[in-house]
Amino acid sequence: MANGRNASSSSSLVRYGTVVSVLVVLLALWYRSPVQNSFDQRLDTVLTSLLRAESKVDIDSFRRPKVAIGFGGCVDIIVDGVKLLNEIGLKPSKTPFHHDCIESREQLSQSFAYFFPPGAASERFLSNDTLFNELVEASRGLHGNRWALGGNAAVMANRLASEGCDVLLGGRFSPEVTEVLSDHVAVAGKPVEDPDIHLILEYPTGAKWGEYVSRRANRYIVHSDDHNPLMDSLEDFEEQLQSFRPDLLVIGGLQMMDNFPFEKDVREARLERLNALMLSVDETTGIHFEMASFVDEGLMRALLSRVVPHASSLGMNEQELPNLLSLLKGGSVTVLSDPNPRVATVLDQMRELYRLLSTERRGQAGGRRLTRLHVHTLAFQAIIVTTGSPWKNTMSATAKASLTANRHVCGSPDINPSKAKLIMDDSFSISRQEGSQRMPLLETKPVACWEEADYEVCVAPVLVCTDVYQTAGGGDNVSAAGLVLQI
Ligand SMILES: *[C@@H]1O[C@H](CO)[C@@H](O)[C@H](O)[C@H]1NC(C)=O
Ligand SMILES: CC(=O)N[C@H]1CO[C@H](CO)[C@@H](O)[C@@H]1O
Repeated sequence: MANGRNASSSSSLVRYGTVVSVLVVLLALWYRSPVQNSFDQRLDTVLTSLLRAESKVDIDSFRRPKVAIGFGGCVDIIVDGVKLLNEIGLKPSKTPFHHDCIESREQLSQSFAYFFPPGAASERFLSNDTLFNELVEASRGLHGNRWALGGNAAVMANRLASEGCDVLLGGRFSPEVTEVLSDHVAVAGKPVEDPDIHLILEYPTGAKWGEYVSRRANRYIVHSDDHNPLMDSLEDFEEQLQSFRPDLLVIGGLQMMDNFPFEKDVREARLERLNALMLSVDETTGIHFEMASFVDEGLMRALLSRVVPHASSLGMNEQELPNLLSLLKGGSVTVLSDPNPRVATVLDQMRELYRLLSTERRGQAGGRRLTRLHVHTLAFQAIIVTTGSPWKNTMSATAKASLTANRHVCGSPDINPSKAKLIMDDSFSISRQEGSQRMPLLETKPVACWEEADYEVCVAPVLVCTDVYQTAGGGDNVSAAGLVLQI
């Protein structure tokens, strides 16, 4: 769009620019070693092959699949995290520490110092209104800030709509937010005047904050929500759900309840109500639950009994997977895990989770079998689908998830190979068990799929974006993109 504007007045500039870029390209070609060259070719081939895999199936745009999705949404203010902390004069703490909930500047500094160096995603409730407003005000004035639609449910809703679905979204939004929702998204929930705001502190790989250097690009999120933690659109959503008759129900955004100062028994009552809603859904309708960064053990345990056993599909990232697994095995919350795990490690964890959830559900009233598990990491996407289950097109879905990761983080629907790199190795072991099979990463067939026990596994490399526009909301876009080809 921007290129088309003022085309005539700037044409000489464009011509000049073209000459310069041709020179730059020539120089680059001249300097480029043969190794680099063959590597780029590999990347190009992987990209072309992933695009082909993605386009093998099309969602039926006449039928428009129906997806109901809850709960909530917000306005994101996205800023350069280090710039914001400098702006408010927050010094890097010498004592990194993870606080479940942030109350003061000191705690914010310690908490950021904890997650920033490894580059681990995190999301925290900020219980101090004065401090939160201070941060929001500083962000408003910060050069380079951006506003965006936020919240798992709302982002997934828009993504599903843009991929060709009709969506019913449970949430309470201000008119500004409703404005940016797609025409194919119908809102169930009364409007509100002031939207919940989430503050997204983004940082690139190698960013410096005092002595600290980030190992990978990621974001640190703080919020101080009033509406989302209470799922206060649940009743309206419930009412419209029956007549909407969705093909798929998606539950996300529950991390807003994490460490929220609920009045006694309110959280349990809300989850009980959600549980009833999930039970009311016809067995033939899939239910997907999108995990998130939870640190509140009480909440996690409640989710494990009220929500997780009723989902037939789960989506999560490399931090959320070990966390869920640890709790299921009777351990405690894991706050920080390896942000760049190997394929073998993730697949082993996925197998274990899949196994545990199928056994755990036996005997649970109204419990469903887990038949789909999607894990998104920086380097690759992995999806497990039970053989004979209704989930379709796993190979193409994995390719689409992988491409969406680049599109989202680079902020462009067209993938530019010069802004991408492969960080997955030439081949990967399918398990950490000794003597396990190795799968080659084939450039012309980059999505590896194989059968195990009673399920199919597909793994696709991600063309990791090297020119980061935004990481927040990535998981939601990626998960939604994976789901859309499977319903
Ligand atoms: C909340 O934040 C304000 C502003 O930073 C600070 O003055 C106040 O002490 C904080 N309150 C608590 C309970 O830490
Ligand atoms: C950065 C990016 O592409 N994110 C997208 C995630 O999905 C929402 C909903 O479709 C888009 O609005 C965002 O642009």
